[in-house]
Amino acid sequence: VPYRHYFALAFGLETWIAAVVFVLIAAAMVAAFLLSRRRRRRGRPSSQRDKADKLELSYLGVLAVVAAFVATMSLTLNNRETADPPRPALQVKVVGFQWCWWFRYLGQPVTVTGRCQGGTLPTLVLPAGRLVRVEVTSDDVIHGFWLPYLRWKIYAYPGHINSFDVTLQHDGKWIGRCSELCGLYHYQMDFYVRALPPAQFDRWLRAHGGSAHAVSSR
Ligand SMILES: [Cu+2]
Repeated sequence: VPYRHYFALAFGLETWIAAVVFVLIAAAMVAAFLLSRRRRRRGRPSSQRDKADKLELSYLGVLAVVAAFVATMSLTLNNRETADPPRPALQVKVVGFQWCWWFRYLGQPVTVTGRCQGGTLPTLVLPAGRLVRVEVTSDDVIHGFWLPYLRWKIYAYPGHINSFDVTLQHDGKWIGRCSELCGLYHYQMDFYVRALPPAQFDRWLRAHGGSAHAVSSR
């Protein structure tokens, strides 16, 4: 699975919890409606009770337990996902600008960019199976570095670096987008992320002026 495991786990569990809560509440509403209709049909007035202390308190209790569980799970998984990672094999700086991206390979004289408009999308090439640190920032306004199919999304702020560590488990190519409305051509700020086997990545790096064995020897 190329996407974030812990994120997917938390998102999946929370979706299930939300689905169960939705079904319970919808069922309670339908039951209340049917009960009151039956009462009226039998000539009795609707219930005049405005309180059900025991029921309300137990509902509050259940709600508190669910909320505590969701909060604990989110924090634990987030902590696990961002726990002291080993040294990355490669560091890449990703910079958003109006209206495209450039990618610089740290310690290498290699920078990739494009115009984004007119179908010239830049591609962030990465070695598969290696830990990569991606440092995201912006040259002008706030952008959003978003890999929808890999479930990564992180703000690109001017004057600030947001980073994440990622190991793309196998080779492939995924579309990336800008997730923050940033001006006229925001919608054209697409790019690609491409993961190559390490040896092939080295060849790509060399072909672009980088040095040999930047990654595969580590
Ligand atoms: Cu943007």
